[in-house]
Amino acid sequence: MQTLVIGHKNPDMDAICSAIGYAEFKQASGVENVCAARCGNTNARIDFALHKFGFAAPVFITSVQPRVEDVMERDVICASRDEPVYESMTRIGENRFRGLPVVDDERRCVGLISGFKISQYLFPPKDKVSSAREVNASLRDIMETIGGRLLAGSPENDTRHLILVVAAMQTDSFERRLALMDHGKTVLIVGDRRNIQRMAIKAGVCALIVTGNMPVEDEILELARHHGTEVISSPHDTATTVLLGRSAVRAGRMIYDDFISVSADTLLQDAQREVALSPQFAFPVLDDERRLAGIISKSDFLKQVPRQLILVDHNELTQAVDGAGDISIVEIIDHHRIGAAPTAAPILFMNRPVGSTSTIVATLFQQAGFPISKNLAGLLMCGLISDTLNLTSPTTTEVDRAVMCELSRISGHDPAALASEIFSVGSPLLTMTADQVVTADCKEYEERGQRFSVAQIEELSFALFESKKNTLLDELEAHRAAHRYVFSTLLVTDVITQNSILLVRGAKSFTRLIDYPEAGEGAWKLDGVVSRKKQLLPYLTGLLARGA
Ligand SMILES: [Mn+2]
Repeated sequence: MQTLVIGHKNPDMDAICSAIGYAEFKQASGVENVCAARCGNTNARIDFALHKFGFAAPVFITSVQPRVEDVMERDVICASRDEPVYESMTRIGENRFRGLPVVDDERRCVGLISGFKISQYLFPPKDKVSSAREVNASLRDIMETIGGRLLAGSPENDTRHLILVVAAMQTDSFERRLALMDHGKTVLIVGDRRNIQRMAIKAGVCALIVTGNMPVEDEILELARHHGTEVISSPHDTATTVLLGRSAVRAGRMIYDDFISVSADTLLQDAQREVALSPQFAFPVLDDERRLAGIISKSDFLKQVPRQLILVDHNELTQAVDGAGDISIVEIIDHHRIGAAPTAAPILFMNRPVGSTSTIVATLFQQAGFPISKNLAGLLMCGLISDTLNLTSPTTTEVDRAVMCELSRISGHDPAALASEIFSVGSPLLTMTADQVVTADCKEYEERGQRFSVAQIEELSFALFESKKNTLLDELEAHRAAHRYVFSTLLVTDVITQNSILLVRGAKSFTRLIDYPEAGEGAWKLDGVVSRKKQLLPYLTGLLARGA
């Protein structure tokens, strides 16, 4: 079971740093196979922090929706196209399967073979019972399948259409029957009947199989060599020899080649829909070259997906990685408003109203008595600095101050110096396109059945803002329309003065409710507002309630 520690979509510094930190905490706690993940791109500031403290970006995952590869059987038991069906049938029986995929020399799947089809071949319906004597196989396959011994000739490997004939009659009856046979195709199965053996060889039958390990006289073998007839000794009685001889046909001749296959990366729910009505016993999982990568049967769809999630820095499914609702969420560590979906089982849900999730992660290390490495302390400082604008945001608590102090002591970094380093990297207005500015740190919310988005960027001044304002408003409207939000907002925060400007695009019936001073068309001055979750979001949901 793999456990992914993952922050929200459009990850910010805290989402990335707390995911890395909490994954390390779980590892220190002895949890195996746990790793930090992210479901969006990092930005210049996050990259700066990761690089400064020597961490790789968490694993990038676009979706955790279960896929075929999560539940398929990778160790596939299959049949080779060129093996006798006797071997396929034995393998089907040993494993109690209904059938097997059949592959060629390059492991490309050429079809399926089923126990049902083999038994129909071996035991044909009464109206087709004459076919029970025919076999498409090489003499060598027949000899090997019956476990026979070669007495004369050298059986070839080429597959041929052969007819098995049992000579269980008087010599004169046999002679009449022999006249009607297609000698070149005839494999005569016979006991120690010298006269019949001699007649058949002289008539030019293809091969003799002498049953029950019975001795064959030298004179007969000599005659066979002279006429080019193969003579094979079978250790079995006649009935068994016929049955085994017929099952020498190669698997490739008995396949269904119009079968349903799936790809390893097909979504499990799509695959399930595709195979739902098919009577096929199993579904080969093929790669682009049609090579067999696995196999999936209907019961595999009931398997538990071997992956679970720990959400950090968010608890609402609208902000979580795609597919989060389809697999187990086993823990949530967060500091936002509660908007979590109901879970099937009890989980650890820790939500503390502190300045950052990185703060909570640091306190968990302290409570457990686990040491925090120098680099991790630096990284957690970045999450804390970024979310609280270095302890100046109204979301800041005494816990954050104490944690910052301790992390600073461990890492040897001064918070103020680190903060100015972080915020001077990559001004979003300078380095990003308008589209990126609007989406980079954007969160979706749903309130009273109305969906809206709130994005935020942090700048060191509003110097670049005025020249970009109209483009940003256009992008904001495009984003709103594309997602059919009631409204979309962008909070541009000056981290030095601790003031923000709010850009809004949405229905007039909503925007006319905004009672902050206007800063031109579509913009409002929000002095002293720096926190999306503690200041802006409650304000916006309040407006929605008033408008309702
Ligand atoms: Mn956060």
